[in-house]
This record gives sequence, C-alpha cells and structure tokens, in this order.
Amino acid sequence: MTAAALQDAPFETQLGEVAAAVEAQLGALMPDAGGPVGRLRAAMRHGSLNGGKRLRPFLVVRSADLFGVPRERSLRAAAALEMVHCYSLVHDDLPAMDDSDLRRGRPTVHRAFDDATAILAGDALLTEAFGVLADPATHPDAAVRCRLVARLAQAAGSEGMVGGQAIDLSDERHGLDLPGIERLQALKTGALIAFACEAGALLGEAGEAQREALVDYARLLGLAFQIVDDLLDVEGTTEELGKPAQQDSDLGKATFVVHLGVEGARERAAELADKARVRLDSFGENADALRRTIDFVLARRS
Ligand code: GRG
Repeated sequence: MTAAALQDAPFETQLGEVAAAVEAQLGALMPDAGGPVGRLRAAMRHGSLNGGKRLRPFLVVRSADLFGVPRERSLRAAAALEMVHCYSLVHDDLPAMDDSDLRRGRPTVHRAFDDATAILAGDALLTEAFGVLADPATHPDAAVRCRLVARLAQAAGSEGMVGGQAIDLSDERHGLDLPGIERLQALKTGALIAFACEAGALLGEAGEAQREALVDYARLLGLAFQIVDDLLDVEGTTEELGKPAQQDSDLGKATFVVHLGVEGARERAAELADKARVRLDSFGENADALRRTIDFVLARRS
C-alpha cells in the first residue's frame, strides 16, 4: 500500500500493515536455527513472533514517517524495540515474577519450553536488540546509531522499565499514592513507549523542539495506556486479554483504578489523551496516525 493510501486507511489496517512488516523483520533477524542453539532460537521466536498489538513498532514507524525516514530503517528500530518489549514480557511471566501461564493467547515461553530457556531467550532478545540498532543498516550515521543505543539503554534499564519493575515488586508497592503510581508506571510502561517516538525523531534527525513534542506526546499516551491497562485488569476477560485477567486486583496492588475508581480512571485517561493531542499540533495532518493511536489506546480491549 502506498503511503498516501495508508494515510486514509482505517486505523486497524494501518496498525496491521506495520505489524506485518515488523513481523517479517523480526523473523529475518531471528531465523529458525538448527544445532545447539536451535531450541533457544525457537524460544526467542515463540516469545516475539505471532502476537501482540505491535503498538511500540507502530509508534516508531509513524513517528519516523513524519521526517521521511525510509521504512527499511524505521522497521529495524521498531523490531529492536519490540525485541526489548518481548524480552520484558518473557521475564515478567516467569515464576519468580508474575508466574503466568498465558501470554498473547498462547502458553508463556517458560511453559512452552522451561524456565532456564525462557531466561536465556529474554537475555538474547535484549542483547541482540542493541546489535540491531548498532548495525549501519539502521542508520548510516554512527552518531545517530549511538544515540538510539544510549536512549534505549536508558529507557529499558534501572532508570526506565527495569527500575519500574523493581518498584512494582518492592514492599513499598502496595502503599503507593497516586503520584507514586504515576512515577512507577512512567518507568515500567512509559519509558519504552516514549523511546518509540523518540526513535522516530532520532532516525529523522529532527530538531530538538520536534523531538521533545513527540516524547511528551508519548509519555502522556503511555500513562493513558497504563490507566486503560488497569481498567482492563478489572473489566476485561482472560479471553479478550490473552493473559490472566484481574492479576493486579487479585494481588491487592494499588492501581489507578483503586485510587480513582473506574469512572475517575476513565476521566484521567481522557485528560491525558487531550494533552497528548495538543503536543501533536505542530505536525499538522501528518500526525493523524499518531492522533488516531490515542483513540485506539483509549478504546482497546486487549
Ligand atoms: C521483567 C524487566 C522486566 C520488566 C517487565 C513490561 C513489563 C515490565 C511487564 C509486563 C506486564 C504488564 C502487564 C505491564 C503493564 C502494561 C504492559 C507493558 C502491557 C503489555 O504491553 P502490550 O499491551 O502487549 O502492548 P502486547 O502483547 O500487545 O505487545
């Protein structure tokens, strides 16, 4: 589909088009392997192929589109980010963390293989993601590649997603107030979503103001995404979610819904969505796909 035709296509078609392209990219980066690493590679593929909304890759690609970045570059960055996201899901599902049997409607990696293989598959997905970003095929300018690597390391590490996960598992977690939950979720979920849009700006060598506007948009979107996640945890079914429902509420965790109630949480998500829209104003109609992503996030059922 041409870029112009895609711009007018239904949002689900747009998301599906990027999802299919990133699926192909991931498959090419991690082909089936025989020999001693065959089982490890199969576990990596199980944890990263055939599933998920591919929201983060979509944000990378559509942010990069704003600056005319060639798809073969943005899809590599999108795949690298999805590899990090998938590693986090594989490790989050392990018995030492959430101990989940189901992810994306299928057995989790440690269930389909074993705990040690799931740990190693996550490790390999994470490590190889940085190799994908560092490859000249992702961007010809080494300085751009270095920034991508550095920013993803920050977003995924102890001052980003892993730090958020550590707070989530800590003793303080149950007593968190609303600002505390916002901080936790900005790290655990928000940091990778913010990187998605930042990656598009970095690939496009955007100016500082444009990069900041996209990162702000993504931070607000990430928070709205997490509030909807909390709502789905209460209201969604295991069938819809493809993973166990009521996980957080069963654990008695403080969430946006616990603090704000269902209606209050919906209102807060809508407020964040409005603010996120404003941050796209300077991009005009070129940012329509990112605007429609906000509606998708608010309405999502999985
Ligand atoms: C184990 C290092 C480490 C981190 C785990 C991301 C994460 C941190 C845990 C996942 C558990 C969870 C439910 C997090 C909250 C929101 C979230 C990130 C949901 C999963 O993302 P989606 O909905 O998943 O984009 P798909 O399957 O569509 O990619």
